Amino acid sequence: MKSTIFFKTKYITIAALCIVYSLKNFSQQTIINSGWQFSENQTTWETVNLPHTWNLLDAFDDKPGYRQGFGYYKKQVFIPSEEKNNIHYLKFNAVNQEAIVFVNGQKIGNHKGGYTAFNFDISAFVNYDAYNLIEVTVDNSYNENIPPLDADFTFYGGIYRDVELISLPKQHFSLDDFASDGFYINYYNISEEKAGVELTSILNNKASINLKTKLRLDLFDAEGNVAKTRTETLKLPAETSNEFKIKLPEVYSPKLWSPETPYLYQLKLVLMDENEHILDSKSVNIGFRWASIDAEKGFFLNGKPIKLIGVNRHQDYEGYGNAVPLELQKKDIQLIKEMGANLLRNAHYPQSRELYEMCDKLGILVWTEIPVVNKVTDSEAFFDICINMQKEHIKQYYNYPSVVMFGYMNEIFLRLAFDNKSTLEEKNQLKKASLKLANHLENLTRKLAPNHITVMACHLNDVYNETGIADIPMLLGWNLYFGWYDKDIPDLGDFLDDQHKRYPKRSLLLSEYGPGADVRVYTRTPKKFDFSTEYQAKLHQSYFQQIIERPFMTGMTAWNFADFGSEFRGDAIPHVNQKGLVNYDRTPKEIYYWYKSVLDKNRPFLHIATHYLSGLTLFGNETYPIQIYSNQKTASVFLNDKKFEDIIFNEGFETINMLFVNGINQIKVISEGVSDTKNVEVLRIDALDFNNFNRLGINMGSHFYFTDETKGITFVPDQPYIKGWYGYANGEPFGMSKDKNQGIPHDIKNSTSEPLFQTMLEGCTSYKIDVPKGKYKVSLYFVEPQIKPIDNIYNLSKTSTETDVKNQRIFDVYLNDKLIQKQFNMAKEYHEKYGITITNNINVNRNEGLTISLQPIEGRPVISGVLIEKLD
Ligand code: GCB
Repeated sequence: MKSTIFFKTKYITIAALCIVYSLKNFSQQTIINSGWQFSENQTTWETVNLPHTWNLLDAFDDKPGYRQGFGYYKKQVFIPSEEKNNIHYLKFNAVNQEAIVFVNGQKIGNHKGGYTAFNFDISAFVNYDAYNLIEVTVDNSYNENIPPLDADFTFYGGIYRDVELISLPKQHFSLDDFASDGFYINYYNISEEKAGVELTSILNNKASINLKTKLRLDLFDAEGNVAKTRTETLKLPAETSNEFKIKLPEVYSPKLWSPETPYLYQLKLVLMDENEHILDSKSVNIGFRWASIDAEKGFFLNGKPIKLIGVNRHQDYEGYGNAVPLELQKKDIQLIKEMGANLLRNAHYPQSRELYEMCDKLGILVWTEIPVVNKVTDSEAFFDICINMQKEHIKQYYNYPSVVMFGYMNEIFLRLAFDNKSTLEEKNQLKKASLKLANHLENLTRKLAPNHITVMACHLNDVYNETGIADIPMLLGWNLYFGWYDKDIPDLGDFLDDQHKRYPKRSLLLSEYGPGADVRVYTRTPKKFDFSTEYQAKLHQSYFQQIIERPFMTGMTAWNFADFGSEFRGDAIPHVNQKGLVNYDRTPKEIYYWYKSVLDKNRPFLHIATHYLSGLTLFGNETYPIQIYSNQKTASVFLNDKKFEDIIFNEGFETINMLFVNGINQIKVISEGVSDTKNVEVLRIDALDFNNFNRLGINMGSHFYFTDETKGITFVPDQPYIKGWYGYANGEPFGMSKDKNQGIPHDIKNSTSEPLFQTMLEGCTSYKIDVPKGKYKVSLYFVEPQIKPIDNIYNLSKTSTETDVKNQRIFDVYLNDKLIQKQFNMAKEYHEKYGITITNNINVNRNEGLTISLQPIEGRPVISGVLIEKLD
C-alpha cells in the first residue's frame, strides 16, 4: 500500500515536472489587441482595441485630405517569471506606415512600410513578474522614401493588423529573417506521378551552449494520414542561426492542388531537444502544383490551360477603414470564391496572411505585390526600402501554395505621364531610375522566389514599351480602362492584338478594368461615365468576351472586387472608388451575379437582376430592360403569373424588355433545376395627373434614373419636351455640346445626392412640366459645375471641362411668371461646388402647366433637377 502511494506521488511529480518543463519551454503566441491607449497628441488618451486607424472619419468627411501625421499607442503587458528562460518577440503584422517601438522606455527599433509584418526581439528589455510598457509611435505622413508615394486609395494611419507577443525557448525557428516563419517550402520532381517537398529552415540557438536537436517532419494528407515522415538530428551551435535543407521522400500519385480541387497536405514541423521535449513547432499547407505561362497559349496549371478570371482586392471596408476585423475580410475571400473567380490580385500591397491561407483552402490563385505605385523617388533610401519590403513580402508569403505571382510595381509612370512641370531631362532621369529599380526588384524576386511568376502592371501609355520596363517581368499586366477613362469598350481587343503583334514573346494579363457603378443609378441608355448598373454590365460583359476570344491572354482581374476608400475622389459617392463588383459594405452589385453565372459551373444558378430598380417610374407604355443571369442554357420567364417569354442565355445573360404594370410586379424565371423570383415595384404614370402619385422628381440633363434615399424618391431621366409630359425646350445636357466624353463635376458639397447634382442642363431657358391646375411645392436643384478643378489623374480623359469659371453665369429664375431668384450667381455666392436647393410654392392655374424659366443675364444658365410635390 505504502509503496503504491510512493509510486503514485513519484509518478505525479514526474508528470508535473514534465508539464512545467514543457510550459517553460514551449512557444507561446499571444495576440495582444485589446486595451491599448491611443492618442493623437500624447495628452489626451483613449482606450482602443486593435485593429485601429485614426482616419476612420476624416477620410470621408467634407474637408479635403485626412490626418497624415503621428499617432501614439501604449499598452502594459505582464510577463511571468516562468518565462525567464525564454526569448520574447513583439510582432506587428502591419502598421501604416512608419513605427517606432519602445519597451519600458527604451527604443527597440523602427519599421518603414505599412503593409508587411515586422518584429523585434525584446528579451533584453523585459521585466519578469512585472508589467512591461510597450509604446509605439506611428506616422502616416507623406515620406518621399516610403512607397506608396501616391495612389488611388486612402493611406489610413494606425496599427491595423494584429500585434503578437511571442515567447519562445532559446532554440526556435527564426523570426529574424524578415519576420518570416523561419522556414521555406520548395517542391521538387513535381508531376502527376510524384512530388517531393524540400524544406529550408532557419533555426536559431540564442543560448550560450550548443544543443543537439531533432527536427521531425510529418506530411499528412487531407484525411489526416501520415504520407511521409522524417526526423533529422541537427546540431545548433551556441548563439548562432543556421540554415538546414531537408528533403522529404517523394509522394507517389500526389493529389494535385488546383482551383477546382484545392487539395492540401499539411506539413508539421516539430523542433525538439534530444529528449524529445518540444521546443517549437509549425504547420504549413502543402499544395502540389506547378504553374507556367506561354505568350501564345496563356496560363497553365499542372500542365493544363486555365483562363485566369478574377478580381483585384483592396483591404478596406465601409465603416472600418483599413482596420477590418479578420472575420469580415475572410467573408470577402468566400464571396470571391463563390463568384467562381480563380485569381485574386491583392492590390496594391500584401494583405492579411490569413486571407492567403484561405485562398489555399478554397482554391484561388494569388497575385501579391508591394505598393510601389504611380512613381518612384530617385533616392538610395527609397530603393532600399522597396528592396527591404519585397524581401519581407516574399519571405512572409512564400509558403502559400495559392501564391503564384509576386509583383512589385503598378503604373509606375502614371505621375510622369501627367507631369507638365518637370523638364525632359528630369523626366528621363526618373524613367531611368524607375527602370533601375524595376530591374533590382525583378532580380531579387527571381532569386528569392525562383518558382514563382514575376509580374507588374502598367497603365495605357507606350512609355512602358519605349523604356523597355514592360519586358522585365515574366508576366505583364495591363490596366486598361477603354470605355471609361479612354476611348470605347471595343477598343480593348484592338489594343491587345496590337501589343501581342508588336511583342509576341510577352505574356499578357488584363490586370485591371471596370467602370464606376452606383446602385442608385440606372438607365435604358447606358453611357460612359454615368455610373449606371447597365453600363457596368455592358462593359464587363464585353471585356469578358474580348478576353475569352484571345487565347494569348492569360486572363483578367476586374477592378475592383469591392468599392474602396480613396479620399481625394469625388465621384457618385465622395471619397469612394465605386468600381466594385460589390458595394463598399460588400452587398453584391448585379454584375457580381453575372460573373457567377459565367464562372461558377458547380450548381445550376439563376439570378434576376432587378435589385437596383428601386422606385422605377414608367410613363405611358414604356417598358424597362432587365437582365437575367444564369449558367443554364434556357429558361422561361413569367410576369405576374403569366408566361412572358422563353429565353436563351448567351454568355450567361439575356436582356428582356419588361412590360410592368403599376404596383408590385412579380417576375419568376424557371430553368432546369433552378428558379428565381423577384418583385419589382413600379410607378406607372399614364398621365401627369397626380392621380396615383403626388411627387415627381426629374434628374434634369441626365439620361439616368437616380434613387435619392435622403429625399425618398427616384428622379426620372430627362428628355426634350413632349407635350402632355415634361422636358426642356432648349439647351442641352451639360458638356455634351462640346465633348461627349466629358466627366462629371466632382466634389460637390452639401449633398449626398451627387448623381442628381452632377448632371445638369446647360443653356436651357425654358423647361415645361404639364401638371394640372393645383398647388405645388417645387424644389429646384443647382450647382455651379465649373468651380475649383480637382486634379484627378485617374480621369485619364484629357477633355475634362472642369476649369475655372471664366465667365460667370447670372440668371433670373421664374416659376411660371413668379420670380423666385433674382440675379442668381452661384460662383459668387458659393466658393466651391455646392449643392443648392431652392424651394417655392406655386399655384398653377388652368391649363398653363408649370414652366421653369432661367433668364440669362450673363453666361449660360444651368439646372440639375426638380422635385414637384402636390399640396392639395
Ligand atoms: C488604376 C490604378 C488603381 C486605380 C484605378 C482606378 O489604374 O491601378 O489603383 O484605383 O486605376 O479606379 O482609376
